Amino acid sequence: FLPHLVASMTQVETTYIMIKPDGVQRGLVGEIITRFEKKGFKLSGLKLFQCPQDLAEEHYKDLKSKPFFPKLIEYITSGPVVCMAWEGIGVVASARKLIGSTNPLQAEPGTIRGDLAVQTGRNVVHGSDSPENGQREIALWFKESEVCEWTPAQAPWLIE
Ligand code: IDP
Ligand code: MG
Repeated sequence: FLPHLVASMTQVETTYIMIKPDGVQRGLVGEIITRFEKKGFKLSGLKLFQCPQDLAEEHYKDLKSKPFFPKLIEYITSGPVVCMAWEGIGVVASARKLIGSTNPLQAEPGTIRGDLAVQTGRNVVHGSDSPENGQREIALWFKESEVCEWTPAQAPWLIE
């Protein structure tokens, strides 16, 4: 059964991508999901979610000492976010490239932040920065039952 896909499974990673409240409020949900879909990654988790304060603080715990931390927590909890798990070979680094630099004014045109945002404090989307953090963040934002295992019909046309 699709042995070539099984062989490449060892390189498969999962990343946590989140459309932040500004992305939802600005009607960019479809646009952002489309970029990951078109690239060829596999969606394995998806929900609209009002993030509570404690979860936001846990997600961004490495930034706790930063002066912008309180405003960051306020931002992330200011409205619903779209939580996503995306799978694929090299998806963690690739998603960071698709997203672009943290400061949208420095993000390249063609990236999500480069095309759709102007300020670091309103940069519309989050992406995990390592495979380990991808695992950690998916476990943090999703219940096990909310992540689906499935094989996209297009898989043999994406992976040789
Ligand atoms: P990243 O989202 O590109 O990985 P991080 O440095 O991990 O960037 O910061 C997490 C988030 O914190 C950013 O996406 C942004 O929303 C916010 N942030 C980072 N630096 C600043 C800042 O200097 N001012 C305001 N918000 C910031
Ligand atoms: Mg980060």
